[in-house]
Amino acid sequence: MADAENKSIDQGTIELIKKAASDGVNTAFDRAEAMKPCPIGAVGSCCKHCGMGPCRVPLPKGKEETPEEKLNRRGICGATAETIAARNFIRMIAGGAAAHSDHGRGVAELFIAAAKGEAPGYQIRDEQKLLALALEWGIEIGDRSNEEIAVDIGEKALAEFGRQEGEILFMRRAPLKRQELWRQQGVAPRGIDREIVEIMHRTHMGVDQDYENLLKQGVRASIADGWGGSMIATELQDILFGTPSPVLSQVNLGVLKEDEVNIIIHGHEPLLSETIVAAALDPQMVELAKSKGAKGINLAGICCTANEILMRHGVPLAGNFLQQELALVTGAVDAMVVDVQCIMESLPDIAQCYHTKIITTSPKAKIRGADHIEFDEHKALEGAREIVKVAIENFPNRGSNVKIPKEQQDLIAGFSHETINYLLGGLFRASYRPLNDNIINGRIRGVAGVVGCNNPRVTHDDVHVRMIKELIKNDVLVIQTGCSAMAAAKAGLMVPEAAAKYAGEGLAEVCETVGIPPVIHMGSCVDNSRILMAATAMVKDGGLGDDISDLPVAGAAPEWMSEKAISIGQYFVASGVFTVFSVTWPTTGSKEVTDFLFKEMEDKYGGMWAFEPDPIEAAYMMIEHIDKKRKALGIDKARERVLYDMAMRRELEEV
Ligand code: BF8
Ligand code: SF4
Repeated sequence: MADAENKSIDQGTIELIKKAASDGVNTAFDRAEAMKPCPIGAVGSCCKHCGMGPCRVPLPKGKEETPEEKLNRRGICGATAETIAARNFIRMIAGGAAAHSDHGRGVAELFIAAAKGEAPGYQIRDEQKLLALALEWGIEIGDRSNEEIAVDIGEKALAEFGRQEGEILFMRRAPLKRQELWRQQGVAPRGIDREIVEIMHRTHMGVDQDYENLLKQGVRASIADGWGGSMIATELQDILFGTPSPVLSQVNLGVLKEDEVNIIIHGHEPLLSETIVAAALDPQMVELAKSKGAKGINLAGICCTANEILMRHGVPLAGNFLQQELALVTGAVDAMVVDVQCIMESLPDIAQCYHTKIITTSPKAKIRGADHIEFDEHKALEGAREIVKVAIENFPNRGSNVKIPKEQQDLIAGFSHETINYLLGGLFRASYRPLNDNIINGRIRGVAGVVGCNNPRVTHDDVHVRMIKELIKNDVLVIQTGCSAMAAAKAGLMVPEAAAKYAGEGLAEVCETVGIPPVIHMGSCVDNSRILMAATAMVKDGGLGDDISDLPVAGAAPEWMSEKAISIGQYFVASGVFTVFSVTWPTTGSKEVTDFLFKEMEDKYGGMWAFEPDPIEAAYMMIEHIDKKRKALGIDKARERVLYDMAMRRELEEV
């Protein structure tokens, strides 16, 4: 069994790791212990792109390599370690960008169906955002109905995926200087699908064999993700389901209820889960639940579907990525409904040890051993009711082996980019000006986007929480998405009281004045596009330079594991942000490729990658970068206030 105490910083998680062991259930924590990473694959030096391989290219033996020695270190096709590492890296970007973007495509399709009245149960919830987007995209408003306008918007969004020429539309949202830079570097994305397909083409055996050129295409596809597919997902979801505004909720496995039907929604697309929220509130369903002996129906989420329905409905979060198996181990989950991404294939097997029904819903993501109830947008509510019914009917099958950890914590979520604007500036002068002013006067040192996954190769949630605490202690405002946001929420960092408890004096003062926590939840992983918009708004409000790369900001994914995280990191870097990853770095098999990502990218894009497994060190790398940018902006003096300690104060009093 995994040594439970070291596996997580969350007591409820530790408790359930122990319960899993005594129930004879294997989880990712045990599997990570039993299977060490392949040392050649881990550094990006293994290629299996053709049937002549797989080829493993070792690191050079000495510092100076003769041409003959270099010739020996190649794949059968002649590919070098550089080419192999770069190919592997950008295939990760392709995987991540594809996942986000296919999600965005799904939203666009539902959006059109809803606008045409072909998807009952869905309607336009944010008219203001719909009209703003119509203006932005040059779509006629006149006296047309919202639905007519929405059809045009949906079709224009859908066309972004298959666009063959020109530039993706949302690229124009970036600061002008950034757009120019992308054009100059030749990385302005054409269509979203096109850039991803081109990665697959170029990384086929014997095509692009210049690591710099390969990485350039990686950059282009990542921009197509962040400023394309992901942004389309966020924007259209907001119009359809409502733009989030601050909402109080709870997080951690303690949100499961012993006496209610527990349904967990897990995955990434809020399309179906939005209707499950409605179905669970249906009085008929609640009655049915009561007839089975339950007090009610309790919905909770895992992974980014959770973040989506938290942001818009305040549905509690059961936990992040590494808690999905443990949720089943509680024995109290009557159904777990999954859609796409980050879903462990072990779920149906674990469910068999308890009574949980695992229900897959996407034709793109079936799991052997799970029940499949396919999501059909034309009759979404019916499907949602069917799922809720399965859960209710399964409630009486709950055994006695039930243990719900008591851990749960309040959090405030729902900070869209628009809400931050409003909170800071007020309704009539909504702007990022107060944020910029507080950065300029030094109360806030800078802003850090801390995002990404869990990874069982490190202590669950520990790397996130230590890094974030260090950042806020040093007056860095932290904005978050994904599983990282949940880690911080569980640690109590997403309540306004956290400011006085954990933040530096300056940051705490601003948080208390505005009434916000020092760590801000901005949503799911596609909502990293909200972070791009927030950064752009900071540039546009003035006083902090004229590009994202001038801002005192940094990014991090402390416990990353997903290809999506690599794509996100790359579009942060391409947008001008210094971005540090922990756990492991996938290109260390080639010094040239790693140096290029860590150093030369800064010359090209003003942002660069870094790798640092220690969360405190990584936090200081970010702070140093923020200070470097403050200095370049000439606002470093503002922070050179002397902070008197007790001894100094006493001395002053004695004078
Ligand atoms: O898209 S943070 S583990 S759940 S990949 Fe997955 Fe990573 Fe969590 Fe959300 Ni993002
Ligand atoms: Fe080996 Fe080249 Fe085939 Fe890759 S593409 S498996 S390096 S022969």
